[in-house]
Amino acid sequence: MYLPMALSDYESGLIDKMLAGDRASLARLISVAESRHKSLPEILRRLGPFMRDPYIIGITGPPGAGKSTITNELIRSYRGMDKKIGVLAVDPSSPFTGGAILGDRIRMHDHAMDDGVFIRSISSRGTHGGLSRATNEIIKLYGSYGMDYAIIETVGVGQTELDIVGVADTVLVVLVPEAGDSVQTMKAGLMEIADIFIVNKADREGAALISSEIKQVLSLKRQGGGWTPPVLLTSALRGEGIGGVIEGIEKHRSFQTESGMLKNKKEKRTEGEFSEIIKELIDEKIALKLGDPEVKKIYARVRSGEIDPYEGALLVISKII
Ligand SMILES: Nc1nc2c(ncn2[C@@H]2O[C@H](COP(=O)(O)OP(=O)(O)OP(=O)(O)O)[C@@H](O)[C@H]2O)c(=O)[nH]1
Ligand SMILES: [Mg+2]
Repeated sequence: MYLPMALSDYESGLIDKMLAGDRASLARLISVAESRHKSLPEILRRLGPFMRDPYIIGITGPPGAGKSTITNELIRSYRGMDKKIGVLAVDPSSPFTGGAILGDRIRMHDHAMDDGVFIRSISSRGTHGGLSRATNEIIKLYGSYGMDYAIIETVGVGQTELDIVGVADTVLVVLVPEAGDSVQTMKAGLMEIADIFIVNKADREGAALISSEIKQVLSLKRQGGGWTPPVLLTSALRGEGIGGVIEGIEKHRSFQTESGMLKNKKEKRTEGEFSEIIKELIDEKIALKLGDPEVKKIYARVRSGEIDPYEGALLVISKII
């Protein structure tokens, strides 16, 4: 069970140094979050008073659409406005391929010496939801470090791009002009989750076509909540169109602030996190009780079919609560 625990001098030191702006300490604390170390709840509790909410931008889309290139340009623009940015690239691939991560690192190397920028890749493997639980905690660490924005990059395959809705305040969906990404064949999921569409690689042929296709689909859909996603063209490689993206993000932010949507989202997120913590603590309690002879007996009765699993589960829960 979680009880407020004492931190080691080392861990307390990391907190103090991170709050003083030390990036290496931020990196170590992120590793603590990633490894689910047992000191994490206490670390986050201590950071509580210093935590502010970064504005969270999710960026997703098919592999190679230009998400990292756009992120790089967003960083450049926001730094120009003296805003601090934390980036988290969630990589669904195995740790052994590493290609995308390496690519991100190289491109984002521009910001390596800048204290107002921090970039980290994590793997989404092994988490049921796709987007790892650590994502929320890393955003909290970014908030404690003083980041104004957190950018979460996920590849739009599988479940992760849908989970981004639960994490981000504004979701950017990046598409490219090439056929095959045509709106007809596009997964309904991506269509639903976008707050802003970006047609990147607009230097190539077909950008106008795909953007009018998207607009058409949008006009057929009934818009909930009064926000119509704009469709923006960029050539991120040349830095073109990024101003429009920033403007779109800030418009969406104001819209959500004024309508109360932003507050709603944050409350829902906190509630979801709370439910997760409850589940985690119950799991932990069950794990602790597995050796208990009484509980072992219940498992044996379920195994033999003497009682059904639901009945057995209720019995186990009654033993631990
Ligand atoms: N022609 C053109 N190429 C671009 C543009 N933006 C990015 N690219 C190129 O597209 C390739 C993929 O760009 P990334 O930014 O790595 O794309 P990504 O979506 O982050 O890729 P993954 O993270 O691997 O899914 C790179 O070779 C970029 O140089 C653009 O505006 N025009
Ligand atoms: Mg990328």
